[in-house]
Amino acid sequence: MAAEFVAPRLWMDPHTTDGGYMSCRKEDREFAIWRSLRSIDIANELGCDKIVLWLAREGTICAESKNPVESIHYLVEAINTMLRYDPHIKVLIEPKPNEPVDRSYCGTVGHVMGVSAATCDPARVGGLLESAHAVLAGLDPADEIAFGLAFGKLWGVHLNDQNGMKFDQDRAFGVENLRQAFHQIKVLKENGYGEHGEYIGLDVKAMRTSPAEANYDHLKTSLRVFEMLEKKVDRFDYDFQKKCVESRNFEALELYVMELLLGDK
Ligand SMILES: [Mn+2]
Repeated sequence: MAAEFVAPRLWMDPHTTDGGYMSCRKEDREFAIWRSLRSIDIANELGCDKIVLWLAREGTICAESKNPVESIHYLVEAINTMLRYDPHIKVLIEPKPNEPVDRSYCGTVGHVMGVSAATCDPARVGGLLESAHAVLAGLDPADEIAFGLAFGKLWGVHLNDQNGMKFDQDRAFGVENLRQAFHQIKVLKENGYGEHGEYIGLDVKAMRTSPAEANYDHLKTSLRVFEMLEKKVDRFDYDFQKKCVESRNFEALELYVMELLLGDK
């Protein structure tokens, strides 16, 4: 057993009703920093070097309530304080475009890369992508994963699924969009994700209808879907893909992917 990361869980306290690092109140921003530094202490106790920031309320419900430029500067300064507090800690931002706030100020992996570059030690600031959050931003989770990987800054993945632009559903992995799930595993495997000890998390919730004794079945489903899709990725015919790309026959490539996923190849 090992702890992958520690998170300050800034949405759990009355101080952070209006956000943590970006709260309108100075005392609440200070509370958020205090809680973050305490999380770093806990991480050190547990022998892990990662802090994950899920910026749940860092944005607005009332757009005029915050200065968006100043708010981003607050976030960068908060991360700088964490980096200076501990010379070994890595800070991972898990972006999400909305919910519980209406507008998040750091909603995608692209935003995370921008914030990372603005900190005092960009090499220690990266991202964690959750599939459902990418779907909520109208993006393909695999491309968000790829964007982080392209900069060597994808340090965590939370696989799950999401049926369209609703609340953050945390459905079992692959149950809503099988091809999108296949694509995520393909991009992760092609780029050697996990070869340096990176984790894959299954950030999934039990269905409301599940009785207590079936409370973990959504995890079993996610893992089983992952394993089945991983076999499909391993069987992917890169020679055929290459031929299709050379002749620009994307219809043939698309049909091949469908046949592979549906068990006819
Ligand atoms: Mn979620």
